[in-house]
Amino acid sequence: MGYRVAVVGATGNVGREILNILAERQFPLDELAAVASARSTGDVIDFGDSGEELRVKNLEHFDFAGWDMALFAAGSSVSKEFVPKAAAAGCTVIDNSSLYRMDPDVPLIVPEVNSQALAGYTKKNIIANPNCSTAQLVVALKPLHDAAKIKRVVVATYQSVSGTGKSGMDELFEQSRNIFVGDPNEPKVYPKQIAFNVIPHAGDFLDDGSTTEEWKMVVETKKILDPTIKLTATCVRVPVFVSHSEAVNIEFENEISADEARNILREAPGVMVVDKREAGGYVTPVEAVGEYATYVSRIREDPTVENGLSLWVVSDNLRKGAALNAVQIAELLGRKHLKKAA
Ligand code: 11C
Repeated sequence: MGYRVAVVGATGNVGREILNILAERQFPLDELAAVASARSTGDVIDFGDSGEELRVKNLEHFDFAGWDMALFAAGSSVSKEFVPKAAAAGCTVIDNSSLYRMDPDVPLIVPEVNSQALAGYTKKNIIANPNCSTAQLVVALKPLHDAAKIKRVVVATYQSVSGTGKSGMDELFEQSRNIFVGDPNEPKVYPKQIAFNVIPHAGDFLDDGSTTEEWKMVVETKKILDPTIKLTATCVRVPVFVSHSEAVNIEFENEISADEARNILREAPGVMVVDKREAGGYVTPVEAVGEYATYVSRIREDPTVENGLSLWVVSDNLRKGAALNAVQIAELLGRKHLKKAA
């Protein structure tokens, strides 16, 4: 016996990955609905590599009553209108948008880090999935925090264009091609050229000069891991299609060597250490595409502060940063709370 699961935003980058991962992990399903806007209604999409096809249903007319879980990956405006309706109909929502993340009555979950907080979902029948840059960061930070207590983190991100959605991927592809053929076009999705360039700007600007993407990393890390951790981020968009990378500098309360950190991370759930001190002995974004792991490389001591370490963290932003984390939450929800499956 399995669950009745709806995937909302099923035709988008993250929605398709959710379907792929539900199929890959053989999530116990009684019924699966691919739901999207009227524009995609009636389209036929693959249920991963399962060989099954799904006909897309119209969100406007979808009745969430009787469905166990809905995984929303359609953006904040869609979540604002439809998540409360689904939750009120008795369908537990796992929401990928930023809308509910900082709501004190909604748990913000990364299963490797704070699965104990999931129980709080009953207040609103909603669970929030974090921002992609935060998810991979906290997976790497958690075991180190447990070992030596983190005081402060300084992170610079190298974020792929798939974080913006299909439009970002199309812009990188078309700009690269057009520059090659000598016919560059004006940027549309990003404020400056993204092909062969880097842009120190993700999200929208805030009054203090930071961006929403940087703010999310600060507040979400506090909510998921520990409110006492100080964090400052610079989020940068780079001409990479999939996978976000992060250069992370950490200051700890207690002593921890690079060797100790490497051994701790090797045992940590969701983490894969690739750290040979030689050319190519580290993970780059292209190698993380399609993988589940959060890769940690370049682990080294930072002698400029007491108890400092630097790391390089890479993960597939559409997977651990979004779809995989959402499916892991669904698995946890099933195991701990909506026990149905055999
Ligand atoms: C990006 N991290 O790379 C963003 C995408 O709050 O879920 C996801 C935004 C979010 O642009």
